[in-house]
Amino acid sequence: MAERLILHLDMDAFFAAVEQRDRPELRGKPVIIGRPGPRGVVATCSYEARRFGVRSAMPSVTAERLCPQGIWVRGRMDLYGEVSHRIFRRMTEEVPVVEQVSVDEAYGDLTGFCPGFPEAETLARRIKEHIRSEERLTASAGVAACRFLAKVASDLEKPDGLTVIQPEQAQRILAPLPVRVIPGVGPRLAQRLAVLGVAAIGDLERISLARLNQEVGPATAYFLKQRALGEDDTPVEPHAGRKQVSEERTYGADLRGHAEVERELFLRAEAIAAALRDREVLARAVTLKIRDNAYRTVTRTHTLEEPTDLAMDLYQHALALWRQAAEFHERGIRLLGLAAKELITENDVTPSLFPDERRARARSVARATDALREKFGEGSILPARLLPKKPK
Ligand code: TTP
Ligand code: MG
Repeated sequence: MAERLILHLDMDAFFAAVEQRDRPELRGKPVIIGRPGPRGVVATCSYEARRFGVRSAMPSVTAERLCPQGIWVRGRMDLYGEVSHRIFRRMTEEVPVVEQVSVDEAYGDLTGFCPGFPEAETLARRIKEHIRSEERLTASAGVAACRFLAKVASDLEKPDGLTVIQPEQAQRILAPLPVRVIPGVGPRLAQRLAVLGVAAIGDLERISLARLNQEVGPATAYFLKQRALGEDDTPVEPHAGRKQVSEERTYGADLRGHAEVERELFLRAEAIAAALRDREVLARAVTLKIRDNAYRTVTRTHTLEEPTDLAMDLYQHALALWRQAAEFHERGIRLLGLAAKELITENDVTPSLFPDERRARARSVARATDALREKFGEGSILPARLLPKKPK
């Protein structure tokens, strides 16, 4: 395979960093995101708390013991989702192929876009600068010839790091790292490797393939040997990591009544449908999330008969889901989220036996509208229902 150029970007202490940004009194302090007490776990924590040994996924009681002065914050998931959405949408303006793999992490494929490592490094620096100036947050980036090495690279100089691993440096850098840094090596596989005396990636490289085969089977053995050499031919696929396109809004003033809710759902459906068309994918399911002002939340999903990228389809299903949630109709609504899920590409769609004229027309109108909006701005075309009401 021709040499590739892959970028990995990972936000630093993501949830905790957002809290420290928005609440200056938390800066420089050991902030722990999660719920304290016997049933809680740590989602993440600031770098100040990490000095005490606090880590993600640790039981809260352990974290409380290690860091009694820790400041516990419940976390605002909706907000982190919104920040994440902005960051990675911005990244797609800079990088042609982006695959977001978690709330704070994405890969970019720069092959054929950047001529070489130096240009890729410059681009990574620019993306980090955007995140700093637009979101006042730091990210760490790695650049290498494959996904695995790019991820290792972004981890090497956290926080606020930027690391390039050239192919000839790979094995030397990998050798001392624990096998657990290989994505796909969980605690159980690590345990079996430990039995063979394999703890670091360097050990993996040295052990014979035959011995490895015996213990973990040929497929895993081959995979591990590849990684030990710093090889990973997994492609960066824009839609692979994106299992859904969603829009969520928290309202400062509660929404009340069908009309207000329906208007919001329509706006969300429009935005999601445009994003689906932009990415050339179709949704096979629609999920509606509703939260009232007492924080009671419900999430409901409809599966569609025909996959769609049309606002009217998404809206109709959202509306049906809202109608079903009768217990919320009299309440003040604090949050609405709409998601298009089970995304597929158009190639995956079996063509209907009888092409539906009405839908075909609606899609060509939608595409024309997308083009006009791109040219003249978001507000240039509004559906009639969203125009200000004229006095009669
Ligand atoms: P990570 O990128 O693993 O962690 P991080 O961004 O907080 O810290 P780092 O600087 O080491 O990258 O995860 C991203 C977010 O996902 C994190 O801020 C909180 C959340 N998360 C959990 O809620 N539970 C978990 O077990 C982990 C690992 C992360
Ligand atoms: Mg992170």
